[in-house]
Amino acid sequence: MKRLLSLTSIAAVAALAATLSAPAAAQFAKPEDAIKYRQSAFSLQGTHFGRLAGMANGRIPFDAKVAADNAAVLEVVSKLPWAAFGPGTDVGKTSALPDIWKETAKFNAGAEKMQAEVSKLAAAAKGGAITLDQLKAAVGATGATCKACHDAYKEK
Ligand code: ASC
Repeated sequence: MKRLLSLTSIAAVAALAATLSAPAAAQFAKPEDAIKYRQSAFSLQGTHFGRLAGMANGRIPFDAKVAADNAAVLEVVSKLPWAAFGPGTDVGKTSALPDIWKETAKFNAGAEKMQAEVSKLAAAAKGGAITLDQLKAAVGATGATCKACHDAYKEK
């Protein structure tokens, strides 16, 4: 029974993973929905990364447990926006620049770099043992990947 349950969970996780990586067109009824979705995901990233950055720069009191919680949420959310940059989602109320759809490989590479830095940050923060110096370094490395894409692909 236990084994059957775990096989069921594996199937559920596999189905979820397939859904997350499916083309945006299959997931969003309208381009506006995709745009709203990715903007919501970026907003959440800004909130959770903002708390980590705030601790790193002294604006918010440093608390390793709070850092761990925010980094864990950030790691999940950092995976979300990318499926919402599908074809046809380049027009409308968006500050995403057209180059995203002209240099897809480069854009995706930047997105992957960001997710990799966020994963490192989350791994370092996990369990509430990160030091302020370690947090500063991880926030700096992650923030640089945010900025690189904003500079290249986001309207000022
Ligand atoms: C943030 C935030 C961003 C990034 C970026 C890093 O806190 O909202 O968009 O950091 O400014 O350079």
